[in-house]
Amino acid sequence: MAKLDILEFPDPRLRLNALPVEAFDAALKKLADDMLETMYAAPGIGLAATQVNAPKRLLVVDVSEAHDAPLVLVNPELLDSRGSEVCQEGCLSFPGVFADVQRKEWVRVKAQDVSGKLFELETDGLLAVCIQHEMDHLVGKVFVDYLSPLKRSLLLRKLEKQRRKAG
Ligand code: GNR
Ligand code: NI
Repeated sequence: MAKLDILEFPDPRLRLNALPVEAFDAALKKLADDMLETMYAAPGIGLAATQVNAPKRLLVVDVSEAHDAPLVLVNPELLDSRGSEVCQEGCLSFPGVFADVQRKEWVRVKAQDVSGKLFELETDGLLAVCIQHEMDHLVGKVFVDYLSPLKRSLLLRKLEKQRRKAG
């Protein structure tokens, strides 16, 4: 396994629309494994392939404390969603800054696993929020896109400040 570099805002590659995965081969399995390693090391609870400069419809998530519930979603599609909730979100492409975002409270998603097998997932809470955040990355959308211009500019200034601090 290998740790991958995570693209950071405002890298234009974060705006790409990811292409569907067609080859369920060893390279895809390796990419998914490397993304999980990169996510756990960050540490984060989700990672989209777009963030590691691989614009394919692939994401990984694990919201467990023990890091023992990895999920890999290939070619995910939102089938249904209900309700709404506000959650404080962060993003590995915006290190050190957080903002409240309104999401659907419950989602039903269809996806394939790394071997191409189709499955459906119904979930709520943090996992539902995280899956929506990652699916946004696959269409070039990031959480700050939901903020008002004022909140966005305050957050981006804070991001710059964090970066100076991090050296
Ligand atoms: O690690 C992450 N935490 C998080 C917290 C609340 C809502 C969404 C997330 S996803 C984020 C990792 C990331 O940037 N995934 O794209
Ligand atoms: Ni993110």
